[in-house]
Amino acid sequence: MKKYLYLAAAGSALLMASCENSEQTQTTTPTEPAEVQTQAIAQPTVQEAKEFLETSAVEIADLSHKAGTIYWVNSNFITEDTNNLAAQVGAEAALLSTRLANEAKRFNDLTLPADMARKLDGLKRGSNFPAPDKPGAAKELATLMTDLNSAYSQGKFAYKTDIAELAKFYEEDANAALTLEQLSDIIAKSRNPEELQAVWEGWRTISPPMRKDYVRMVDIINEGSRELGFKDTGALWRAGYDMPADDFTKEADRLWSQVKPLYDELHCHVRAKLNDEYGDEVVPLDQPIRADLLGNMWGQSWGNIYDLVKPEGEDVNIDVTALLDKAGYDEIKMVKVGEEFFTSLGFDPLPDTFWERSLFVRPKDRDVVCHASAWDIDNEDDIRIKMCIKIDGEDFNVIHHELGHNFYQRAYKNQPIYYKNGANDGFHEAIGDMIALSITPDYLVKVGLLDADDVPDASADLNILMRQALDKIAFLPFSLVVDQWRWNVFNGEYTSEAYNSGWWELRTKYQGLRAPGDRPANAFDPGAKFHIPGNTPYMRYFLAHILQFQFHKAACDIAGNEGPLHRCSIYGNKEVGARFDTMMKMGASRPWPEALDAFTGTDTMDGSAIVEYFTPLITYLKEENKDRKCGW
Ligand code: X8Z
Ligand code: ZN
Repeated sequence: MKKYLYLAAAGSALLMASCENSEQTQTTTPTEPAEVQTQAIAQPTVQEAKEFLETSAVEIADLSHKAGTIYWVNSNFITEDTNNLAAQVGAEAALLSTRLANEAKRFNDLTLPADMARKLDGLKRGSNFPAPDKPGAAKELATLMTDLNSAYSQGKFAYKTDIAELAKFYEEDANAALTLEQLSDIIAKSRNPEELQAVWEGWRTISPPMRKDYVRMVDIINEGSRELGFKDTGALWRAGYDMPADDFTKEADRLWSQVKPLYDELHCHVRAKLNDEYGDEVVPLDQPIRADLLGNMWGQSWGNIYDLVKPEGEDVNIDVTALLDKAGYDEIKMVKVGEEFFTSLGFDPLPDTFWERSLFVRPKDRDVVCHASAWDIDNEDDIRIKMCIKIDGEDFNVIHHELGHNFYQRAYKNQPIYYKNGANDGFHEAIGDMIALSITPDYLVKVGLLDADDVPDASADLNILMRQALDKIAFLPFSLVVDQWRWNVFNGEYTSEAYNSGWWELRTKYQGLRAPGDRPANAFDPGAKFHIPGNTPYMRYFLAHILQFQFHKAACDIAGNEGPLHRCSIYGNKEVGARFDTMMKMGASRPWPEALDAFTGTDTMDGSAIVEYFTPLITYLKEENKDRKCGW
């Protein structure tokens, strides 16, 4: 089983143990059980290592399949009982990955063929949420992780909005507590700062009860990470990129410095426009922006406030939500059209089981994990998505994102289990996003959503780019904050008392945002973002936002595109599909620079494609900002 997101990652992380790691021997010396040391003295052979890898592969595949079905049921039907089942299998998975990591160390002194060494390195990295090797630890960890994940998904807050178009929420029960999707709808559409603040603060009442479990979980996985030979869990995570952990930190900093100037211009412009809307008191021009005014519950993508910040003049932006509505799309039709993009590139259609087993709509009668995810239950053909689809442009993109995971999973299904993964986790998140960058006006005509006469001419380019930048550029610093915060939690810099102040320190530093009001003493705002209680590393999304533009540019080059990147659609291009497939089929079998090279002809992650994509907008923003005082 493997799923993106890794919800109860102690189990699924078994399969994340697939990339090379040279870091772990460079940090602290792992404490090895006496029994393992004895075996090491017995000088194992290459043949024994081979046999160990073979038997381990079977154990991993079997447990992964079993865990996949259990996690699927738990996520589709959250109850006390399914939580217990998930915690049990999570504990089994944690025990297995810890045991295999320790056993793999027996072969440390052998000179092995590179492929075997790569597989063993993956095993020795254990999981992203490793349990220490002592009685009870795996079960305690898996229980904490399951409870955190389920608590988030059951979160609700009672609020009554006056916005008429949202009143349908209350059709059945006037006092109903609202789900995250409903609260998010208010954040997207309301332009009343008091209401925005109330809803934003309301959602954050779900997380203070999670703090105690989170603190305990951190203690356990840090201990587990140290046993694996890493100084803390952050170092373990950073070691998953085919380079020493410290080099990865520098790599992330380098990429951020390439794209930060784009964000600074966008921030300055958006703040000025919000100031026009809300005035000096709500949006002072020399302060970080209030996080509840940006159209998204976490201020991570700002497309929903496009109407407030769009360039002057005729509005020719393509409103995909309106087009879907006009064409009478339902949830399944949206997924079908997403699938058709992939088949247009030469990929096989999704199996019947995908359609039979996926979840597309939030069920009314039970709690489910609604945060979108893609699953690979049996590491073969049983791929599925689980989403509570809204019929709008945002979820049209998310569908492509999730299908990207599924098509990647199927592309590498013939790899050994150790390599059934992305080249790095950023690749996995970038595949579907890269496809969604090809949802251009011309593409929308081809699939019958837009009339050819309505395709905007070049005068609309700034509008199109602005809409895109609000999502893609705004996201970049947010995606850094989440794991900068976790890295600081794991390394002890943020103790439990500093969890929330540390979070806001980073939100201000990277994003230039602030909370709408004082936060209560017990606030645990990071816990109100899925990936913290859902225990999914987040740096992958930062990488994906760099990589997807690199992929898009490479694809457009292969397609012989001569126009601007934001007008390029690779829809229907089999040559691009074949080259993409070459990279995807590799899975994690080779270090990621080789996979990147196979598709793009370069082995370096690089922000210049995203910079090129947005250059006309940045020129416009610089002009708009020239008499403004930017920064915070
Ligand atoms: O969690 C996701 C996907 C599933 S892997 C829906 N994303 C991040 C988020 O929602 O915070 C996609 C972009 C960022
Ligand atoms: Zn994803």
